[in-house]
Amino acid sequence: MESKKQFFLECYKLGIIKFGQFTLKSGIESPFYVDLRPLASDPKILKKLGHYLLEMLSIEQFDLICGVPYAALPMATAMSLESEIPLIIKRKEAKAYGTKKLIEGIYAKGQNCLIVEDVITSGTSLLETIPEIENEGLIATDIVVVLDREQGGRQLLEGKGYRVHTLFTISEAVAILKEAGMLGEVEVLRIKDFLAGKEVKFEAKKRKSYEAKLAKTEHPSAKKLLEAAIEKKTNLIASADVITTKELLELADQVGPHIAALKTHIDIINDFDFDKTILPLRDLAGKHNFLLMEDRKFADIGSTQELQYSYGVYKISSWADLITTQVIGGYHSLDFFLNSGVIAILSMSSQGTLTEGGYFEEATKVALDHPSVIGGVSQKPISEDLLLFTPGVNLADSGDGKGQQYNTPEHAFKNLHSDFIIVGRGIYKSDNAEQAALRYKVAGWEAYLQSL
Ligand code: 5BU
Repeated sequence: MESKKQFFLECYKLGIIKFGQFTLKSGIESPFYVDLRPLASDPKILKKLGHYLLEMLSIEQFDLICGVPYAALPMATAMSLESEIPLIIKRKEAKAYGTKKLIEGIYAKGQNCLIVEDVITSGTSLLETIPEIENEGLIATDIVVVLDREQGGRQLLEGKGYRVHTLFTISEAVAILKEAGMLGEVEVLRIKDFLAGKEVKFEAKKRKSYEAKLAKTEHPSAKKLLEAAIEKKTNLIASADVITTKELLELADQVGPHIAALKTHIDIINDFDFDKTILPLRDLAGKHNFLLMEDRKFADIGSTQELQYSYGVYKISSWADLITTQVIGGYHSLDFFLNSGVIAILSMSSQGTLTEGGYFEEATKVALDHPSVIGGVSQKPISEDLLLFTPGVNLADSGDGKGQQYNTPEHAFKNLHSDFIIVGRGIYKSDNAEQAALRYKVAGWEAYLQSL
């Protein structure tokens, strides 16, 4: 058989490691990205991989093989076929019906089960999986891993008494690629620094222009918003957090020429009356070419949100071009906002917000998968497939003493690659709202151009 080095180069050609700048689930910027799933699409390589994995240990000591879902399942299958050691399958979630089993296949308590994992990073996902296998009465002593990203996972598991057998480490992979002339000096150094826990510097990432985003979007509300932004040279959304219809309409007329959208909290208008509040507001939106964004922040089950969106006194679906919603109710809770572009709240600007931790990542997945979601509200950079809306912008203050935390337009565009800034009190509390809106419009547009 060929050398392990040759085998790695064959695998590499399938695109399993990419070099560049990648944002990991944890938000950390990594100089490389690993995805071993393509290996399963080449039967010859998968077969060889099974062989190499088996070679790393004396296989007779195991009664069962179990792959961690999903990427390692074909690898474990290949190992099972070659060694004739039976395979069991661990589900990601227990079935909701029938047996509710977490492990499928034939096994008995006390059997020794070899665990197969594609990539090990911090080791935490293995530390969640292994106890689930052990809880079935199986014994797990050894783990085979195709690629070790060398970010502490191996030490963590060995510290808990498991033996970890890795076929390749990222350092080995980088050395092989460097020797083969496929990776430059700068890239190699950056990866070394990253693995040593040092801060790595990337060339500033280019952001997408409004024109590029417009060309890619299908959603009518997103198109309308981007067209208004380009035409009026503004990325400003004024938040009209005022409490009477008179103030709302006056503000809309004053700031109208300078904004891409007017954001409302329609439920704080004391004298709300559909005909006297919404109809003239719609006229002003037409007159000045801006969109209406109702910052409703829905946070219920789909069925209730459907009612809240279309009924009651506000009848939001009949006038809001854009609406905001929490993602807390899950994917289907967002299915019913059919007339508006949906903006998902991915993280919040307030102190101590609970959107930190895993919430942001999970909410982002839902937002990216959902066809009606055109963007997200966030204080962090988000996928460039979504429009990024950033509230908490103020040129004069750093906070409001009630938990709000402010940043500048420059921060929003340069560091977050934001698409739209949302400004409330910076405009409607100022002595001259029209002038203030113009100031934010110019600052936002300048910052956007700088970030291109
Ligand atoms: P301010 O006056 O500029 O602080 O108003 C900000 C507006 O944006 C206000 O209407 C909030 O409800 C809204 N907002 C926010 O400030 N931070 C967030 O994370 C989200 C919304 Br989501």
